[in-house]
Order: sequence, then C-alpha cells, then structure tokens
Amino acid sequence: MTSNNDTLFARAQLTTPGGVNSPVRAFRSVGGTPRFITRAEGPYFWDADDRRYIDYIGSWGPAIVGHAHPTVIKAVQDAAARGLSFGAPTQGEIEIAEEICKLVPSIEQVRLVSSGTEATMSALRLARGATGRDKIVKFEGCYHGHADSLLVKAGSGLLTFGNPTSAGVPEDFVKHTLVLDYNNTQQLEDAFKDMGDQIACVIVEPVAGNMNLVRATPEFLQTMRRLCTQYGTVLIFDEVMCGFRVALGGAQALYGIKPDITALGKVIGGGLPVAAFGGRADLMGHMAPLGSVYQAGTLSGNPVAVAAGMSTLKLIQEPGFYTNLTAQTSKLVDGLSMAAKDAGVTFCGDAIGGMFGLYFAETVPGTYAAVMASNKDLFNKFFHAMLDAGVYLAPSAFEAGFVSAQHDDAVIEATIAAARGAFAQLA
Ligand code: HOZ
Repeated sequence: MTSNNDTLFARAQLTTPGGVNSPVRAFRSVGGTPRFITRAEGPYFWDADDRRYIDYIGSWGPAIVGHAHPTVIKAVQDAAARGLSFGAPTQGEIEIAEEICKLVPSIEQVRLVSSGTEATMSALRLARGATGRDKIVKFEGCYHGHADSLLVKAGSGLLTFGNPTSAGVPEDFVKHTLVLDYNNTQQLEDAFKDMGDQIACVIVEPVAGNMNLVRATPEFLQTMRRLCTQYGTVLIFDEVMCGFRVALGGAQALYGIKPDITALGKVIGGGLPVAAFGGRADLMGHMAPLGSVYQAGTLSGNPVAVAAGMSTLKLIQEPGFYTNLTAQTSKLVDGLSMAAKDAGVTFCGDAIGGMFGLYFAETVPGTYAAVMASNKDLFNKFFHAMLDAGVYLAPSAFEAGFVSAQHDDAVIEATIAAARGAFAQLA
C-alpha cells in the first residue's frame, strides 16, 4: 500500500525544491522518504499515515516542554485573539527582553529577531561596526545559519582563509572569514598573535550542535575569552541551539564564561519564530536607532511568537525542570550505550542538559575530524531501524538530539527497547 508520506513527498517536490523548506528534512543523508507530520503532543508526533513516533528532534530544540504544551497553546491563542502583528512595539517584547537579561546575565540589552540566522548575521555586523574591523573567526563544524560570510568551508590548517561552502556566495564575501579547528587552543593563540588586532569577532557554538554534539573544552573557551579581551575582539557565543538547552543560563553558565554578545533562538520562541542577539550595553548601543549599525524586521518581536516564547521561558524555570531534563537525557544515553554494548556494536553517547549526541565511534569526539570519522553507514541503518520501531531521531549522523520534559521513564524505556532491536540488526 502506498504511504501517504510517499504521496505527499512526490507532490511536494513539484512545487518546492527537494520537497522541503529546510534541507536536512529531506532525508538525503539517511535515504528514504521524510515523514510529513500532522500533529504532535508531549514527546510524540504523528505522520501522514497516522503513525506515532517518539520525537527526539523537538523542532531542533524549541519543544523543550513537550509539544503542544497547554500553557503555551493558551498563551498563543490569547495573543492571536488580540491581533497577529502590529509593526509597532508591545509590552510583551519588554517582558521577554527583561526575562532574557535576567536568565543570561552577560546580556544587558537584547534585540529580538525572527531566526537564528538573523541573530548571528546581525551580531557579526554589530561586531564589525563596533570595532571597525573586517576579519572574523569561526570554527570548523560550527554552523551559524546561512548568512554569506558564515557559509565557509573549513580551511585545512592554520590561517587558511575559507572558500564558500555554498554556491552563490562570492569569494569576496568570505575573504575575511578565517576558519580554525574547534578545540585547537594553540591554533587560536597563533591566529591572534598573527592578526589579533584585525579580528572583529570570534563566533563559536560553545556546545556545538550542528556536527552532532561536541563539547568545547573549558581551556579552549577560556583562551578564547582571554584573547578576545586582550585584542579588543568581540566574543560571540552562538547559543541558538544550546541556549536554555544545556542549562537554564546556557552553555556560558555551565562554563562560567561571559561572552560579549550571545545569539539565541529556538527555545526563546517556544516553537514560533523568535531569536535574539544581545550582550554588553555599550556594544548594543551601536545598534540603530541609537547607533550606526542597521538591522530591522517587520516580524521582529511578533506578539504571538513572543507569547509562545515567554510562556516557555516561564515553564523552564519551574523547580526541578533541569534536574529532571538532565536525568532523563542521561538515562536515554546510558540505556542506548548499554544496549549497543550488549549487541557488540561500537557506539558511545554524550548528554548535556536536554541535548545529546550519538556516535558510532569508540570515543566521544572533540573535533570536526573525529565526528567525520564516525561510522555514518551504521548510523543510517540504526536511524531506519529506529524509525521503523517508532522512534524519530535526527535524519543525519551529524545532528544533535533533543529530549523534552515530557520524555518520562516509560518513553525512555520504550526508546531503549526499540534500540535493542535496532542494534541487533547492526551486529
Ligand atoms: N538547521 C537544522 C539542523 N541543524 C535543521 C532545521 C530544520 O530542518 O528545521
């Protein structure tokens, strides 16, 4: 019998490139037909064939309180009933800004935008405008959205200027982007020694969530902080993925490091399009209308989206929220690791707060190269075996996973049981 997912995928491809509005969703990495989602609730979503899956994407982070949480839905419905968009300021924007500044103390002032790409792109422009410098540093394997100067292929070795990863990005646009190795402290020191006074900013995912899950070492981030201070370079933490995911105060709270600017997204919108960049007030003072760095958006601070974000930010502050989320994520990763071991499959995992990484490798990777060396074919087989068993993991070996507060013991145990069957098929 033809699946409704197949029918929808064929139809989608007639009017949308690749049938999807964001490439990873197309299942190109793992093969097969993407599931078209019709509804979601708690830790589950259902596809067009009405098949239920335990969801470990959680909309790539935002669904931290579980899908369709009644409090969030009510806040959205109430806001929508008052009007969808005004293009004029609202009290809700002040409240969510105050909440973000309270929860992330390095953020003294914040500007709301609609996507993580906008947040990082604007943060870069701010850093360049404030310092009067052009060069930026990013790290191999860190994804910061699809702004031109950040779509740069990793250079091999020290001080290699990048080539554009995407067609349509002129060489000239990325000639100021220096790509260094993640977690390579010496290389960072050398780059600053060579050209520190020309570098406008360093942008980093302090917990990388776009090359599977990779933790920065404390030494790497501490050195970065020290060098940026020494050379007057703006340190930007891209916490679009890890913010409010690895801890209430984000990765910067875990590491005890204050960036100058932070990019946020995902959780602060609770499933609707809200992102933000913010940091030191003196830097944010360069933004228009106060300063000369321009950035704007009709849907920035949209009242319905802000209502979803604000209600989510309140829910994650309930007592025990992160203790429970961290415990459930660890339980998942430990259970999967045990199941793999019992099946004789080379596998390991890592968990931080409500984020996790699964690696078909001997040890948890600390670099992009190590991630790339993991066994992608085994991941792909595992992914499909899990999907067949009703568990939806990210459809790529190079993405992080997400647990919600609704992934209770029964859900985690059902996942581990499914994994036992999946690993047995790999052995
Ligand atoms: N950028 C996301 C993966 N790191 C995918 C976003 C989506 O497909 O929604």
